[in-house]
Amino acid sequence: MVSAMRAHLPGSDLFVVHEEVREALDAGVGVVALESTILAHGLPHPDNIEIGARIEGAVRAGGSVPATIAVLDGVVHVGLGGPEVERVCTDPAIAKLSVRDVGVAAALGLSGATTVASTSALAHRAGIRVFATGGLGGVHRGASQTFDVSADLGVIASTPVLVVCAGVKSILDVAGTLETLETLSVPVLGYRTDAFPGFYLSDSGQPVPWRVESAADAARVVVMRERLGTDAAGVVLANPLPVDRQVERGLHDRLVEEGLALLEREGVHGKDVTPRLLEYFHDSSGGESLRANVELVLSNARLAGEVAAEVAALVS
Ligand code: PSU
Ligand code: MN
Repeated sequence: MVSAMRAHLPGSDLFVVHEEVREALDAGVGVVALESTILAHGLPHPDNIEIGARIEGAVRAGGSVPATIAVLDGVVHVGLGGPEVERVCTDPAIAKLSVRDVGVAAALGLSGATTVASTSALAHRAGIRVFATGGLGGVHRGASQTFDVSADLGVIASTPVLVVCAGVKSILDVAGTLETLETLSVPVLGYRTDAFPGFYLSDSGQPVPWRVESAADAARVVVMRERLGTDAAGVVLANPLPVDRQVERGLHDRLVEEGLALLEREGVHGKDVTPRLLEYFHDSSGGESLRANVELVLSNARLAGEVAAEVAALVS
């Protein structure tokens, strides 16, 4: 039985905030937004259902309440019940919705999973300050030709939400992504690291501009930016896999090379690029890419739970 109530938001009939999430926000308890695209389009079925539950459990272990976001039959849901998570994980008609797509889905009564961009935007509308995901979208290799730059970057630049991620995949132009985040005035914090993580790899080879040692430090950054009024943009908190849990370098390099060649061969473009690559990695790494992906998402959810709890304590 899904328990939900209407949120007190503009356009509230379009926005359902799950009761537990609403109560947590009202009571000053930490809340962490979670995206649904990793469930619907980033992780294989049927493992995605159980993984979704474990991600929510990790947020709770960190001391906060999870709010997985999706659009179901044209209604934005902030916080999903078990049957709703299962639907997102199972229904092949679930679209991938970036911010530009959310209003279209709502108008047409459609259902879809939200990306980093749309999850951040909707989380902010609901009053949530912290968000956990696996990897950020970024600048694709060859973007100077294809113009393929994820909407994630532009939305983070205009949405005051802290995003905990394991950096970006090395299928992207990692240096170009970091340059773009600098241009867009998005601070990037390394969690106990000086190196920007490369998703499957603990170190992408690029440095991070700032380092924090604790969830409390990251929370203080969020609150200080609000107090200073320099919080038009979000914050990226980059949390690497431990070195002994990363994907072995040889396997990683082979996957990236083959994955990029496959995109070329199949002529994959636009929003299909990331899901197709993830599918390829999961199918051809003997379970290693999935193992690492799950571990890093769980670690990010746990850390986000801790940061959100610290933020809640500071602002209440
Ligand atoms: N990176 C990952 N796994 C993912 C995604 C990114 O390692 O599942 C998803 C996220 O939802 C992200 C989206 O917001 O892909 C970016 O898609 P695009 O590159 O099409 O903007
Ligand atoms: Mn793209």
